Amino acid sequence: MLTIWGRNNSINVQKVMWAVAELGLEHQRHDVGRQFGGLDTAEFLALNPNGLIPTIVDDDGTIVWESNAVVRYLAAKYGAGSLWPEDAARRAQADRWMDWMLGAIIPPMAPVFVGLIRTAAEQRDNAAIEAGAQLMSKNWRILDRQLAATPYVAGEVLSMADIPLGCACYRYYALDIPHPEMPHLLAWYEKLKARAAYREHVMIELS
Ligand SMILES: N[C@@H](CCC(=O)N[C@@H](CS)C(=O)NCC(=O)O)C(=O)O
Repeated sequence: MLTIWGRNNSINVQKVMWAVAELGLEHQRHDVGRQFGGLDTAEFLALNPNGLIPTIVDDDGTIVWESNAVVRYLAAKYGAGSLWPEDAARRAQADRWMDWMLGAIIPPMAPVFVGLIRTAAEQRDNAAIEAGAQLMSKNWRILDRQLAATPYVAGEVLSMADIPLGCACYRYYALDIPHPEMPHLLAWYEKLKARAAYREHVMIELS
């Protein structure tokens, strides 16, 4: 059976759990990381030398870490024609947006998320929070323009590309920051919210 290591409130674990649910895969998940600990044991470091979550072990013993790589692996192995676009050009479109998420959305989101969710009000770096929020919105606008052309990130149907960005989009709208009007992003977000797997694994309280 597929085993997933990682607490469920990690955005990177949420990507994996949402993909697992969309694909209907039998699995077990173990809570490790933050308050659960368990990332610095010899056993865990043998699975992932970075001591980070998510880390998965498939039933044939394949170990994968790096959340987007895990989503790609699961999509390729279990989601041909659904999460995994079989056409090379469409797959490249999905890939580029997955990589773009890591470079354009995560860096500005980190100070906003940590500042507003994990830092006491009196200790917040408000300038860093504001700068991060502004850059995040500027970058979401780029995706908003893509979503004006296609209903999902990489075309007409949900694919692996929607997963990392969909996880980040929930956080963006859940954070108490200004949200400039982006109708196409919002319409896509509404479509994600209609999916049971997204609601169950992604739309949980930020912590
Ligand atoms: N680039 C990695 C980042 C992994 C990462 O930083 N994971 C965080 C959780 S989101 C972690 O393991 N933090 C330590 C902890 O939870 O204790 C990925 O996408 O998987």
